[in-house]
Amino acid sequence: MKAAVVLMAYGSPERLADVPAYYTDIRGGRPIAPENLADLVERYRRLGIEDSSPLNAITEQTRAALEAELGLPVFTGMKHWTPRIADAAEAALASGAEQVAGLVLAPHFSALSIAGYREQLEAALDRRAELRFVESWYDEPGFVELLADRVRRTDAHVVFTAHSLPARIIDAGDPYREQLLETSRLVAEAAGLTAWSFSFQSESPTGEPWLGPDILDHLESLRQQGVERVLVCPVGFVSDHLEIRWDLDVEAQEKADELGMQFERIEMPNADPRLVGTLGVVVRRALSVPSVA
Ligand code: FEC
Repeated sequence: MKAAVVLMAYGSPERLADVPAYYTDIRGGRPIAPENLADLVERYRRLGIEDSSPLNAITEQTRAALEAELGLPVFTGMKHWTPRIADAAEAALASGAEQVAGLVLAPHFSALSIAGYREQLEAALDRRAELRFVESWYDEPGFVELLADRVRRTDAHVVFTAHSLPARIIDAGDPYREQLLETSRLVAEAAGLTAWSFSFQSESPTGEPWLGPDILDHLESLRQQGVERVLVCPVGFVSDHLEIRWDLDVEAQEKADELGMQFERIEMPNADPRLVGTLGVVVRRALSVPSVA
């Protein structure tokens, strides 16, 4: 059966002028406070995204490398920007695919994140091809080993992080937090870490409680416990984007400076051949092709 892959990511505005429309898409039509929009534009401006974005290039590199790894056509589709997931689905169908593997560049499942990608892809395919959707890949050995190599032999306290979500997901039985803690535990074990913890990051001002602790508060409590050096290892993201380059590299770094702490973060996997190899394993499994890795 002819197959193709739809590789999905959150999406990022290509230029500063795109930010209002991009934010509108994220909010799903719900109102946006003008000060929140101004703040978001400013964050992108300070990352140097005036006329073009270096962030989307990483997804394209990953796509091309995964296509070479699998020997199958791979199309990228963004949840909140272009090319849309629906565009990628059409491209997959146009390539003649009867089976489509759907893979998100975010390892942990939540009804508030991955399920939304799935809905968009299902709707776009509209049963014109068989969908093999990967719900999560948070405990994939290649992913765990890659991160373990990034934190092994550090003397610093390792803080694993991931995007926060509204706290109501826990009452709804969502596996998100458990999967994040499991990735963190597996990485810590593989790297032989003794000093590590987990915190959320990138909470949005939506007016409801989000999962905590937030990294900024967490840094304060670590400092109070006598921790002087931290190494941040984001497990809920795989590439350099706003949440890494701003929320960690600017905001958390500033907080650590205030507290007199030494602050570093791991190099993100981005299009690292080992991440691409792992994604290949996950896709082959989904398509039930014997894995060579
Ligand atoms: O680099 C970039 O340009 C895009 C970076 C980016 C990533 C990302 C990943 C996740 N988000 C998740 C959940 C939410 C929820 C809301 C929300 C809001 C934003 C805003 C921006 C943004 N997110 Fe994001 N997210 C990224 C960027 N996110 C910008 C809007 C401004 C702001 O709040 O700062 C709240 C929506 C609402 O208002 O109702 C919920 C989750 C992930 C990780 C999984 C994934 O990648 O899909 C979960 C990257």
